[in-house]
Amino acid sequence: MAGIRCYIGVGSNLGERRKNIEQAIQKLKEVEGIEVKRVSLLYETEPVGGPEQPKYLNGAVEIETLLGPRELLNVAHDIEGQLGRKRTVKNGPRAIDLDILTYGDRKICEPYLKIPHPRMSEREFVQRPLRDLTNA
Ligand code: PH2
Ligand code: MG
Ligand code: MG
Repeated sequence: MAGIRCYIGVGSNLGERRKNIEQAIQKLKEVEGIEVKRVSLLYETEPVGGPEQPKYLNGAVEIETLLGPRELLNVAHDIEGQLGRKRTVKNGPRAIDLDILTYGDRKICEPYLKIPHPRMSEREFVQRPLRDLTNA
């Protein structure tokens, strides 16, 4: 596949966190036009922002994709919905979160799609797993 390399941040702090993340990655693998290349370790992290909430498990996934960025966003939202994500409070607890961190070297700034993810560089819970994949 000569697709675009992307990094996706994954997180969960409700229910069976590891299982939720593993299922999300399995679903990514099943999407036509997405190849999952590498998965980071999963790290337990203190919640940043939002209301008082349980600790997260966070990781990152490297994929190659033939999908466009908006199609990829739809896939991410779809998988979140399938795994029982309910959209409530901003930065609140969730069974699964899939965030597109980068999409090749594209920059996108739309109301519902900002790439690179605007807060990724200052968030250790994003950077730690990314370092597993980029050896930076
Ligand atoms: N996600 C948020 C808000 N706060 N904190 C941690 N530790 N991990 C997350 O994934 C996270 C968060 C909103 O997406
Ligand atoms: Mg997020
Ligand atoms: Mg999100």
